[in-house]
Amino acid sequence: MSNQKRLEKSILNRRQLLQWGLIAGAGVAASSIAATRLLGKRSSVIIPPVPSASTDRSGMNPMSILRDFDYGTVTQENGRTVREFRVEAQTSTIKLDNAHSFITWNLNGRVPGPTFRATEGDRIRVVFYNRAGHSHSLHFHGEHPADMDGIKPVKNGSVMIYEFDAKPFGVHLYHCHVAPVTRHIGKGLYGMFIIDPPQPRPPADEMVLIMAGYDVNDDQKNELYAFNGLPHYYMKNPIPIQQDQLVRLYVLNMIEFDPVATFHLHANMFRVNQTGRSLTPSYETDVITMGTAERHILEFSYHNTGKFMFHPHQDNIAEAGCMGFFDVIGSKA
Ligand SMILES: [Cu+2]
Repeated sequence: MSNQKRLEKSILNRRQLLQWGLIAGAGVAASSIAATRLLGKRSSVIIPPVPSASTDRSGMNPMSILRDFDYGTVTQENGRTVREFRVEAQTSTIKLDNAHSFITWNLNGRVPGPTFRATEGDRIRVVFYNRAGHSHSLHFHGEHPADMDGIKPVKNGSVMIYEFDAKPFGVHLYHCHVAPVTRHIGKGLYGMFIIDPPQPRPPADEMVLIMAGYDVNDDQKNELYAFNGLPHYYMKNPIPIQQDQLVRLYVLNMIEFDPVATFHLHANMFRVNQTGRSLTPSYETDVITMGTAERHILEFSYHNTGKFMFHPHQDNIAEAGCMGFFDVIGSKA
C-alpha cells in the first residue's frame, strides 16, 4: 500500500489534515468507528497522589511521562483492532538545569516521545508528521516488513505512515534512524513501544523509566543524564508508590556514547523479565546491566516505607542526573 493510500485510510480528521496542509479540498476516507481511548489503569491498583510541585518549569513533566501510556485511537477494520498513533517531530528548547538549555528534536514536544502501547496482534498505524526542520524517521524494534523499517529519511514538512502488526509481545522501543543516529537519538527522538501479551499481565502499578544522556557541548560525550528526560528530576520529585503493592517497571537504556549502563534499586530485589518476552520473570537481583537499546520489565514491591534510591551503578552517570527516589507510602497512610 502506498503512503498516500495509508494517509487516506487514516482516521486523522479532516481539520487536522487541513491544518497540516496535507489535503487541499478532497474528502478523506472516513473509515473510523467511534474512537475509544482505553485507560491502562486497573481499579485494584492504588496510585498515590503526586505532589503538585512536580510540574517542572522546563515545560517537561517526567512525573506524568512515568505512567502515561498512549493506546492510540482505536477502531475496528475487518474485524481487527487498529490503533492509530499521531506524532509530530518538532524542534524545541528545554532547560535541563540552571546552566544548560538544550535544543531537542522530539515527538509531540516530549523527550522521551510517547509510550505507545498495544496488544499482540493489533494493527499499528503511526502517522508521523515531520515538522522538526531536518529529515527524521521512526524505526521500530519488533517485527515488521522491510518497507516499514523506518530507515528512510522523512523530509521536513512531509508525512510517513508506518503500518504493521504488533508482534512479538514484549518491551520494545522506537527511535529516529537518520545518520548520525547517535546524534538524532541524543537530541531526543526515541521512545518506548510496549506490546502486551494477549493474556494481560497481573495488575500492578506500571511505570516507564527511560535512561538517556545529553551531550550538551557536542564533544561526543554526555555531560548530563536523566530518567524520562530531565536530569535530577526524581531526586527533587520522588515517585510515590504504595507499600506492599506490585510495581512493574518498564526500563530502557537509551544512553548513547556510553556502552552500557546498569540499573540498581536500593534496599530491595527485583525480578527480571528480559525484554518482557516472557509471561513471568526469570530471576532476581538488585542490579542489571543494559547495553544501549536494551530494555526489561522489572517487578518488585517494598515492605518498608520511606525513600529509596534507584540509579545506574556507574556513579558518574547517576550523579550527573540519572538518579531518583521512590517514596514508599504506608498502606495505612
Ligand atoms: Cu532524526
